[in-house]
Amino acid sequence: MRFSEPFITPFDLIMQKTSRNDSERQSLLLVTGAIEQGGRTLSSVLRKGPLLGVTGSARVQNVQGEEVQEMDQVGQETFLSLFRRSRAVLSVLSEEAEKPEILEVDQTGPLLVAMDPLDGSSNISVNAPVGSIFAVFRPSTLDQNVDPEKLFLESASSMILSAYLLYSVSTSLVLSIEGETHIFTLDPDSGEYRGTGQAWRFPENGKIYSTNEAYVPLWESALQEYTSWIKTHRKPPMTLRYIGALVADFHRNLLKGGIYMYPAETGEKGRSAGKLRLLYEAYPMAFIAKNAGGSASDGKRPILSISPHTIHQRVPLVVGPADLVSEFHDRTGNPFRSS
Ligand code: AHM
Ligand code: MG
Repeated sequence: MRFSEPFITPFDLIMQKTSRNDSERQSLLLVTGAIEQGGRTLSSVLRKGPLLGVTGSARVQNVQGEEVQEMDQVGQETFLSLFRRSRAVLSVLSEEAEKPEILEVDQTGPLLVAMDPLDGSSNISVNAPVGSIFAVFRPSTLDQNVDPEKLFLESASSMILSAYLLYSVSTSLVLSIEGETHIFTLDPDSGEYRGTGQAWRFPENGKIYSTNEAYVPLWESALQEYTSWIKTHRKPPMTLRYIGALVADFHRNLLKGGIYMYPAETGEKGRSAGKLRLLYEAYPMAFIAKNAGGSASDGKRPILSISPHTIHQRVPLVVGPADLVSEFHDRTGNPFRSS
């Protein structure tokens, strides 16, 4: 899109997709506004990177036992405080906090947000792309005394909006609502996120696959055979691209047509549940993919049919254009048609 062309903002999209009588409209506008503002803040901090001394590790561990980078904490604090100030978010679940907390709200239709505030953070120290991921749910109850953990588990089937920010050569905001996925680009001068107004669809005949091939020996034999087939016998053969940040890998595949895989691993040291988290990584990407003509599974079932048992639950993830995900399933012995 050229800057001179007519454009829409995320505000325009939410206004188009909701009605005046919609009790959640105001909350959706406030939540989207908070995501936009967080994206401006983080992209500006990330651009300065080493100049601000924010590439190092904070030398603490998050609830998953992983080392937290300073930027993970900046992301967590930035988005949490914006959602708190919006007074439209009843609770925030984050990769960076063990438990969600109930927040003060004054909107009639408050929402729940699950987020990975800084995805792929190990990329920061090498100046490679990172992102932020959000899933927005309609709460099953507005009772302020409810256990927030239970609230997220019970509301997981009511996702109404998903989004991610990609901090790269430019900053993209991909937003999915009401069956459509839209791509916006941040204009750093005006602070505006601009989109074409046209819903985005995965292109046809994609031939990219994105996975950490170092783990192939830990995969089930059917998956090993599939990865060998896509390189040798498939017509046309596929080509590998892997950045190591879900947002960046997914985004390239959304634009060019490609399948992302982080499967379950076997063996004593294997991650039997995969690596990625269901509520704030797999769910939002599955929603964005579905609304762009794609689908997502855990290798056996559609991601969006999985009911979480715990808020930080991990899940294997296969996501991309519907034809590539179906082909994956046909070749690995678990036929699957819809997301
Ligand atoms: P993070 O949320 O702690 O950054 O971890 C998730 C990241 C994904 O962005 C990425 O796709 C994956 O981990 C890469 O894992 P690996 O280094 O095992 O390939
Ligand atoms: Mg992540």
